[in-house]
Amino acid sequence: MDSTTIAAIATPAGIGGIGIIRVSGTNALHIAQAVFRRSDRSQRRHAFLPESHRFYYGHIVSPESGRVLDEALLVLMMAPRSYTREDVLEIHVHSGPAALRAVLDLILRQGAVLAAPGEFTRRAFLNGRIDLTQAEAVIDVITAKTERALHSATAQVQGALKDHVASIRSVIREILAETEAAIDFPEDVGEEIDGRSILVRLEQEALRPLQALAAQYDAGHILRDGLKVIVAGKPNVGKSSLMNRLLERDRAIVTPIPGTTRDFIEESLVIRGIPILLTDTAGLHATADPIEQIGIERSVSRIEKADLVLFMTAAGSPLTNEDKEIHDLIQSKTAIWVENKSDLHAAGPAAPPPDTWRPMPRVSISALHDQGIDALKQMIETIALAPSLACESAIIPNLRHQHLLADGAAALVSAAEGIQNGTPFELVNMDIQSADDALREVIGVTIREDILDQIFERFCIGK
Ligand SMILES: Nc1nc2c(ncn2[C@@H]2O[C@H](COP(=O)(O)OP(=O)(O)OP(=O)(O)O)[C@@H](O)[C@H]2O)c(=O)[nH]1
Ligand SMILES: [Mg+2]
Repeated sequence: MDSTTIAAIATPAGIGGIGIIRVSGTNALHIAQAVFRRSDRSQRRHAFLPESHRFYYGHIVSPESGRVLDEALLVLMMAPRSYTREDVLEIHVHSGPAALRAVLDLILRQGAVLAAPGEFTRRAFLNGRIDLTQAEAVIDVITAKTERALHSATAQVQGALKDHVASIRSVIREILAETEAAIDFPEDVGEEIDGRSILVRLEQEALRPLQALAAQYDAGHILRDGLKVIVAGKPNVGKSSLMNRLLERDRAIVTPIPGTTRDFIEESLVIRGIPILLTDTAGLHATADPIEQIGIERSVSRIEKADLVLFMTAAGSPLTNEDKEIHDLIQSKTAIWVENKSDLHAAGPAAPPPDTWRPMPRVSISALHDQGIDALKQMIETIALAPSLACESAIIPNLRHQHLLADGAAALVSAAEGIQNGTPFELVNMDIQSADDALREVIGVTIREDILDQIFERFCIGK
């Protein structure tokens, strides 16, 4: 356990009803006694010995000058029943930058040091209250922008990912124990290792769940980082009009003049609980205008990075070579064919796409008259959630977990191949062991200090 006592302002900067200063470490009680004066006069003759987990009303008073800094509520949570498993003190005062700063300065003068970003949560991890996946999920809860992302982050704070990894690890540990016993004490175990049954168990109870978990990342990263959606099409089809319609405000300039949008425009929004990073692009076509040309090049490079392309054409007018070229450009991308300006097109069956076009989900809309937009949103949602998020309580690994889970799965694949090829278990076990090492790193049993630094750097001070 770290012997320093840390302190920080735990609430956001600015003016508010209440601001909280949090202290953690062995000095917490001493600091409470030094800076807090209870309002109850009859109690003042005795040293202040707060009960754990009980609120006290009083004032923060400077022991040096006797000056009252603020009215306060104080609660002390004695170890180990606290966020960090150390003695934790929380002082609630009025929230204003100067008021909070003054109380924090006073506490620092009593021997506490200013906490680094995420240091409270880091201590909770180092003191064994939570594992690393839970610590990481705390930041996801704080930064969750949608209810779905929050749901998965909360499940992870509760230990959903940790428990899943633990159950895979226990299978791996059992297989290791069994095979190691047979290697070390063949006479005690009495029989040969049954490679066949170990292989089945390894594949069904460890490898497959591990691969499934790693695959959840693709779906999960959309909830965490957002789905990158780009509107692409030739000039004047109504790309910017759709952008504005989805954002429900006039963000992009719309005119009847082709080539209105010169550079791409990016905005965040939420569609049916899914965070979306929406990009409107310059109309794609051959142009001699050097400025427009740069905009088009930038748009093309954006398209390459997108998760989903809304490929827009104008209904009613025949497809042109420009449309066909754009279709070819987005050949390998997940796309929805959006036919805009449906209002100009007499109702009737949509013209069939050219034979050479691949099948694409297709929707007819009018960005100008707000028609078909719900159907488009529905299609975006279906595509965003398609990978594997059907399950509501999906456990979602982050990129760090995904790399380690993939490493673990690769090691198990190699172990399975070894068993099939009759490789001695002394060697097979090295692969199984390295799969276990990867899983240990996921939950933070073994973790390098610099990786911990990277993880907690993302936190704010006071968390
Ligand atoms: N009738 C009709 N007109 C539309 C519709 N959507 C857009 N328009 C009109 O089409 C013209 C071009 O719209 P924009 O949204 O600027 O088109 P764009 O694809 O962004 O054009 P560039 O930026 O030049 O590539 C404008 O006059 C819009 O009002 C629609 O659904 N129906
Ligand atoms: Mg435009």
